Amino acid sequence: MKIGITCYPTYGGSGIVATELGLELAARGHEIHFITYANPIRLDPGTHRIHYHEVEVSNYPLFQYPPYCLALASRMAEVAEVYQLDLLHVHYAIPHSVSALLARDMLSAKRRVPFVTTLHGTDITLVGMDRSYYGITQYSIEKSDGVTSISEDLRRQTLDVFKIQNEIRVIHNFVNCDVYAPDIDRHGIEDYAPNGEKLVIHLSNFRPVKRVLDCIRVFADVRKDVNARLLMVGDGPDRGPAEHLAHQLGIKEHVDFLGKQNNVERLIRLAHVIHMPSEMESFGLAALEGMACGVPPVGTRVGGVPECITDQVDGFLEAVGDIRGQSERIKSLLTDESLHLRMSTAARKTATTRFCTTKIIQQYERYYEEVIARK
Ligand code: GMT
Repeated sequence: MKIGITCYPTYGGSGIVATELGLELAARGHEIHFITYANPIRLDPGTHRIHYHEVEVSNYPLFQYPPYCLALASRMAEVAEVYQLDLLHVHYAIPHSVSALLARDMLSAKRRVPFVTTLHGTDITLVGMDRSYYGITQYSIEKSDGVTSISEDLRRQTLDVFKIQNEIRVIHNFVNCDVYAPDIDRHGIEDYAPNGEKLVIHLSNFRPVKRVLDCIRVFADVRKDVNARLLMVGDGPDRGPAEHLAHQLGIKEHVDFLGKQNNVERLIRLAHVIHMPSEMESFGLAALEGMACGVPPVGTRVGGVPECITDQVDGFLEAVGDIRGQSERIKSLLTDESLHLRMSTAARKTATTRFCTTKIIQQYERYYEEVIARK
């Protein structure tokens, strides 16, 4: 198949899922065309069967807000025609599904180019619910030729909030279990834990919904009993406040803020625990990446997280904001070796048996075929 993929190319789970999906599809023989405003961070455009088409948004003094959505629609239509694409797949409803809808209409006299919208979470739970975007989000989901959601919980929320009639297929997030794999010897851990400390890791875009300040508060509590260090990976609006809080709580020297990183699997597999204290998470890709590396997650019981983490089996789930509860779980994993081994093994098993690329990519392939075949 010839597929056009659009996503946010910056750091964030939806862009990562879209990019990894494109790479896996290309490896399986499909021709993939990324249509985005910048090269997606995990994409090497030199990869065989991968094409990258940049969306240029020209400005004009009259435009207070350059119309990216329109430039994207034009580029999608152009690429779909020139390369005879079979389907457009957009990740994150806003504004990508609206652009795809326009592109489909622009081409309709010549050929049918259906589009699939994948819902990732905040496009529904935060941005889409905002009054200024509610109507257009609902409309573009309804008009999509296919809609997928990365968890059952998000599917349910979308149906509840937007009263969608269109079918929504759940295709869970996935992880490449060859790339994200355990390293039992944790080669290189001394670079981050030079005195034999245990390592806790957090990865996110540091937006308020991720509750990174909870990471700091929980870690301060962990430090009272365990000689540990915290790796904070990523960047965003709450990085400054988190650094300040670490300083205030007297643990700054035990916390490394690494900023945005590539090849995060090399960092994740050094850690003993991955902490994800999010307020909302439609799936929680970072936790899954940790699980694939055999790093047990301590997360929150929200959204689609329980579809990935089974509490007390392959990780722990606690209430949002429960600093003591989360800290007790992390401490137990850092101090009880048999518990850690059991959970680490179970976490890896969950990733490989339920969420490995080999299991999930074929669900997208079948869904594309189904959507293309629909008249
Ligand atoms: O979490 C974010 O703010 C970023 C967002 C995105 O668009 O990248 O993440 C969402 O999509 C990820 C990939 O499907 C999911 O794993 C995250 O759970 C989801 N985030 C939320 O629902 C808050």
